[in-house]
Amino acid sequence: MNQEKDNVKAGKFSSGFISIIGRPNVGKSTLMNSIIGERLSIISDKPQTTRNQITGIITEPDCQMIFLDTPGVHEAKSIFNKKIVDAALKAFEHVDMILFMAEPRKKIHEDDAYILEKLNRSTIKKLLVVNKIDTLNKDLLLPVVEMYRDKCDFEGVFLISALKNDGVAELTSAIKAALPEGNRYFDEEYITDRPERFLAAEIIREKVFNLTQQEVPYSTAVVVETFTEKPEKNLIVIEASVVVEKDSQKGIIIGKQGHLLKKIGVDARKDIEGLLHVRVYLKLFVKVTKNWTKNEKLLKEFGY
Ligand SMILES: Nc1nc2c(ncn2[C@@H]2O[C@H](COP(=O)(O)OP(=O)(O)O)[C@@H](O)[C@H]2O)c(=O)[nH]1
Ligand SMILES: [Mg+2]
Repeated sequence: MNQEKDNVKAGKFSSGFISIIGRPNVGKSTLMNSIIGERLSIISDKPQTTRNQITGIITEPDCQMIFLDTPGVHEAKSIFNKKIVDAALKAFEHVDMILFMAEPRKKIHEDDAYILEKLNRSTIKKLLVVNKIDTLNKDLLLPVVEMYRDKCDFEGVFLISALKNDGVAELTSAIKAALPEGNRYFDEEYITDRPERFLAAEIIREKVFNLTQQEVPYSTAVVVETFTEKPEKNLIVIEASVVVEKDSQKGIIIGKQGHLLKKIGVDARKDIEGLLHVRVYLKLFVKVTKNWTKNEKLLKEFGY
């Protein structure tokens, strides 16, 4: 703390916001969690897992980095998807640095071309981050890097595996070195600006994403109805609704003799306990709200 004050006095404290941008499924949330060292942002092998902008904060004696994990940018058809893409594009504004994240591919995906064109017009510092290098022979990476650099002027290029934590420390130091001088935006104990009840809802949603298929994960929202802290027992009691769009989806979520809902509950409880460092009592309900993904008012109510 004192060292921090001295650094600030000497004008040595740097801080800033860093947006992580890229197509669905390139590994943005995995990278943010790897940098923060906590499972803040939920991850699945399905595209469009992340729906809101999630903040991950690191505070060091001489610096504070605030990462913004964003929903993937992709062509938007429904109003629900449009909202998600708008949220991603908002992340372009008011940040100090952008990490453009891509996978090693032979050709530029048209959604990437769309993002790169927007990025190239922006004056914000940007780094190219090619992820998932564990899946590919390193010799094949040079043409991939050239392909992206051809479309946009990057200040630096990083080849990483967010999953294997390879190259992530080098990337973080480069970000730190490039941030402007500034104050601390958040108290040092914060790792996110999202409330605990939001994180709990997201963890439950992650389990639904991982345990269901087809349209079910995309028809699911999670609403935490009550969140009661009992500090004398080191316990939090959470009641949450898993909201789906159809009766048939409710049946899928509940599963045979309630097995799937039970598994969702057990997996979610363990992860919430791990993140919040308290015991959790979790009670889940399943609710059908017809067509909530197409209803502006309900989208708002569910936090989108
Ligand atoms: N092989 C490999 N898989 C990765 C890596 N990073 C992320 N993934 C996987 O890619 C999928 C999408 O990751 P996620 O972080 O949710 O992507 P996002 O949609 O961009 O946030 C998940 O199955 C991750 O486990 C990586 O470095 N290597
Ligand atoms: Mg994500």
